[in-house]
Amino acid sequence: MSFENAEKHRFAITTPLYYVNDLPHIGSAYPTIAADAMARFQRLQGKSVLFVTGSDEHGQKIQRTAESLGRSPQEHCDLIVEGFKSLWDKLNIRYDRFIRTTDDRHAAIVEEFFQRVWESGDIYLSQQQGWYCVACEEFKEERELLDDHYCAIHPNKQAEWRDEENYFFRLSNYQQKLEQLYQDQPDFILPATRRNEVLNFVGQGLRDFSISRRNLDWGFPVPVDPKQTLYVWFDALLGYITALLDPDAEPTLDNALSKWWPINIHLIGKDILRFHAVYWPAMLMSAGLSLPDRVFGHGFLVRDGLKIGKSTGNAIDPVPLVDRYGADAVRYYFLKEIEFGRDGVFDETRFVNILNADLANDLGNLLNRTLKMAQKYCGGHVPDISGEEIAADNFLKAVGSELGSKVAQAYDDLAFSSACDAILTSVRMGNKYIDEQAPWALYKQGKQADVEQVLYSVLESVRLAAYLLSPIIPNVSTQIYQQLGYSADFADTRLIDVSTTFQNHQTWGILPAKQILGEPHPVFQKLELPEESS
Ligand code: ME8
Repeated sequence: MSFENAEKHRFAITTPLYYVNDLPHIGSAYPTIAADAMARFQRLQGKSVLFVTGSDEHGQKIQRTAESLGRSPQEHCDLIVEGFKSLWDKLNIRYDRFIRTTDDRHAAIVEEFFQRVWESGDIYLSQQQGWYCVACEEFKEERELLDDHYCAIHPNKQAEWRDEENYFFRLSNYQQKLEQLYQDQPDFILPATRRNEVLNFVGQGLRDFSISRRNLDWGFPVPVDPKQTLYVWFDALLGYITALLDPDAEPTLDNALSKWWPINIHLIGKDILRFHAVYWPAMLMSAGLSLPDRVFGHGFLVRDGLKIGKSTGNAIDPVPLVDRYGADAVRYYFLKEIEFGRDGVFDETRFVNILNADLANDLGNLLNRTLKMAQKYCGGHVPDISGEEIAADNFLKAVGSELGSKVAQAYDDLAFSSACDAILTSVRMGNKYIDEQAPWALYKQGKQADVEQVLYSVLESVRLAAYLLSPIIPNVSTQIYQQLGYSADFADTRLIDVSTTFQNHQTWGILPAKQILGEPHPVFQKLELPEESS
């Protein structure tokens, strides 16, 4: 494979590296679910994928939380990281790398990177005065704060006045280069609303920002002045690079960048857009490195108008949600219900209704009733007909032939909700088609060939829907595939090379004639609200 083809064949995606001040909440699960769906989709496309997630462990927020709990910061992080990893397992998140910013190898990468930026003359010592929100780990302009200097993102937290000598990064040097970047690569920041926010911010003029702190122990020492500690964000962003190192590779920038750089997509929330779309590319330019392809800033899950969060104190615990309803249900709700990029709410009644309507009724019932008919009318195997033999004007064939590419485009655009809508529309058409064609009546009339055409078309449409939904609901898709007679496990993408096993499965019409079908049983049990909320 040529270098260029190898590049095209690879796909690297990151979630934010989560602060481990507290256990993950539903807002931490949200981008991770989205990144996992995207990674799974790219694997289905035959790409070699690196899916990076991890934890951001330094800084004042974590140091203070650990102190308040009587733990050392490292003990605290070790404990909380386990909570993240176990949630990712529960949610069927198949990440390839979990980077912790307290890893020794990360220290080496940060030091080398700092050195490059230092040598390019972009770091200097100066006085930092301003309001600092520890929950955001960010200096705020007065106009960004609420009354009495409370943070707009964490209205229960007051920003603190700081006046100290710090090292600064010369962001102002990169004003023009960044503006050029946004112009040359309009897709660098997505969606368009986020791009506009960044253009406005940069258009107001960029100011240098401090990249070190005094009076903070929990972090890496500044290589040129160990009395100062590196600002948590300077170290955290570099976690994306450290994560690319092969497990036994020497921790050098060259090694880290050799295979997976540049990263294709950084998936982040809109609160950390500036760091990723402004500071990060400027830091990379300063170090003489190429830039990631895209930064996608999604919206917030909100409750009572506020971002759900650990620091805000309005978190929803995803663990009982997954325990009660299952991983697929949680994954499906957030990706289907909320247009990726916009804010959304979690509403448990709506959650139950959507899941029951889409997965239990429309998709599950369609498979179940069709399989039962195939048992009765076709001896328990796929009708003896090929997709090619089905007439081109067959309603489901016409819809199915367009579906794969339409949904692939939606995934590529991270438009998960459009992908689900298109797939579920095709499923509803399947239900309508079978009602109209009434194969039970055709059977009574002795029209066996017609019965077989109808059942084949429906089974094949359900298969295609299951395949295209597999990045989102891998367990349900696996069950559907198994009942259609395949040996498949979409949930465990590490064990099988899905794209090779399922070559051409994005196309309508590939279900093999006479394949032995499995026993019909419901692929998605109807959900019920807990007693107290129904
Ligand atoms: O910002 N709705 O970590 P973090 C949607 N360590 N997404 C939400 C959310 C909500 N209510 N709450 C959190 C940090 N998130 C840094 C990142 S990256 C090098 C360093 C998501 O744990 C959102 O994507 O506070 C947010 O950006 C991310 O969690 C990480 O939040």
